Amino acid sequence: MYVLHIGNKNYSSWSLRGWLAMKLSGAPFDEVVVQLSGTWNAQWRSFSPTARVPALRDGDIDVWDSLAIAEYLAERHPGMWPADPVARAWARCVAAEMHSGFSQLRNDMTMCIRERVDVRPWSAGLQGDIARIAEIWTEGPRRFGAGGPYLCGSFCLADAFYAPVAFRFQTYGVALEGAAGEYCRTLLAHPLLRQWEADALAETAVVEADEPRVIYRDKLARNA
Ligand SMILES: N[C@@H](CCC(=O)N[C@@H](CS)C(=O)NCC(=O)O)C(=O)O
Repeated sequence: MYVLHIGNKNYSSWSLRGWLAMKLSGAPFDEVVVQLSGTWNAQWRSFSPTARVPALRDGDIDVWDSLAIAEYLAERHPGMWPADPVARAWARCVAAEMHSGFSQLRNDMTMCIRERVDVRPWSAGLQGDIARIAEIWTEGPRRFGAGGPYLCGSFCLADAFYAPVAFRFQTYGVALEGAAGEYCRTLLAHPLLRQWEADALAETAVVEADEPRVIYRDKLARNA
């Protein structure tokens, strides 16, 4: 049986990707939720050499890092990437782009599912990241969306990688127009995102380092 270690569902965007990949595989797994604290936790080295989540254990094989987990599972379980090679190449590119890029978005819009805040004005870098995401969320459904409402038709790993962005946009009130906005709403309504969100809302732990109302205390006070 696979074992997946993940962090608090309210905050852990990387964990959400790993968890969605696990769910998408259709394989049964044990889910172990560990509490983020905002500081490096050496004890987590018992399940991941980086002491970070998500981390997958498959027998005596450890797979850490959400993209590696996605690829490991996709090698073993069919249908996690699009079947069409052109769509698959595109899906892999946008998942990789999410994995290695969008640092401004990651930094300025921490995932905190339970929160709703308006922290405008957004920096030029953040606006650039949002514009690129709108472009991806428009291009995918237009080029590959004939078979369904997701980036490449059916829900696949590329959607899993953008799921935390949809939660971030919900928290920070980023309302995209047109097809990108429609995709964002569709993603948030997916049963797996709804399940994750319900679990996140049931959590009570607070990690100040990831709390928008702590990070943006001064700005929110000025905007009030
Ligand atoms: N690139 C890694 C990033 C993992 C990561 O940074 N996870 C965060 C939680 S969302 C973490 O474990 N933080 C704990 C820490 O920084 O000590 C992945 O894709 O899995």
